[in-house]
Amino acid sequence: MRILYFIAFALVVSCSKNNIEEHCFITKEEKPVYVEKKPYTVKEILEKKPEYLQIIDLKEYRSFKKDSLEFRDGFSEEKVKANKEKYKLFNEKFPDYFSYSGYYRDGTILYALGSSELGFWLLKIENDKPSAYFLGLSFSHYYINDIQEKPIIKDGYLQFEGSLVKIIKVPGLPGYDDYSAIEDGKLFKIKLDDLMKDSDQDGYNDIFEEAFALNPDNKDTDGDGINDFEDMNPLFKSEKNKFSELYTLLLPSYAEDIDFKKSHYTFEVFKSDCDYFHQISPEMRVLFISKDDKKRTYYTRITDVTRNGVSNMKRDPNNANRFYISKSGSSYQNDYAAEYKEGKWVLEMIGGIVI
Ligand SMILES: [Ca+2]
Ligand SMILES: [Ca+2]
Ligand SMILES: [Ca+2]
Repeated sequence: MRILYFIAFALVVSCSKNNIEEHCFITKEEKPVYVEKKPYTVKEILEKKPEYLQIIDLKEYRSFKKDSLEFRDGFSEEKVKANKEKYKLFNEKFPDYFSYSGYYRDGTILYALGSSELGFWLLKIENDKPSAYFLGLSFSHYYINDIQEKPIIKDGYLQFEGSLVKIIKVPGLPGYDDYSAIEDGKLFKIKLDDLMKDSDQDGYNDIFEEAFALNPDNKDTDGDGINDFEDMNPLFKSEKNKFSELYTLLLPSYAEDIDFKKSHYTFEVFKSDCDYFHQISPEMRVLFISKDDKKRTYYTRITDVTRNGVSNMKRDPNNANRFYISKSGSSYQNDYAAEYKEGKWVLEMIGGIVI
């Protein structure tokens, strides 16, 4: 029996070591396999819809086609100007990247619908204080009309019109996704109490925390002493080591005039299971999702929220201090040789592709 325990212990130890090796380093050449995901049917979307969401069929409505065509064609200079004026206060109060629709004023409280690369939000400005509440509705399944003809806040509910949609991705051709409606004429309703619920009072609503695997019952998910709302890397403890520094070096660069500390709702999402990558100290807010579908939340399984990536590392067989690593965005990939010399990384670009 004692021997068995010992073997089990040895297995656990070697397993965690292998995990870093397997999750951070490329051991064998692998060609990326593209698996086409079948879009959900209306029935499947309705079966999997969040409990807090009510969907009502409308008799009269703006179709997806009408709404998206009018919106795209409607970019006249006056319209852009009028829109800018309408959402001026939102632009001032939210330093984040949102596009706005559905403006509504309730006394002194201002509301708007916001959409970002993460998904849809309800934005509120009350007593000059901005708050954003994540709706948890994937743009892979839901389309919100850009023109909302009725007030978006009514009787304690957020309500908006739109369609159920599907996205068909064209591999290797970013921006060529086929986005179309599968059922028009929906009124979506969410009780404001459900939407605004923030159990741990850290500033992020429960729906957001659940969608991105943060802890909705703990202000400090990774236990590093910094609350989720202030933490630039809220899912994992940052740690300074050789490889976390390499990953930090390879992060995307952003315009310097943006104050990311104040942009609480703007995140870069990376797909990686590598501990060293998780330990970065980024300037921009980051979230991580697993490469393994099964380890992701429902929201991040069905919603493509990653824009940029940094690959695993490949060891140089002849030089223990030299590694190969690449970074990629929606339209490029840069390949680097990274050499660790006298406590510093020296990066050399050795190739890449532009799409
Ligand atoms: Ca919270
Ligand atoms: Ca939390
Ligand atoms: Ca934290």
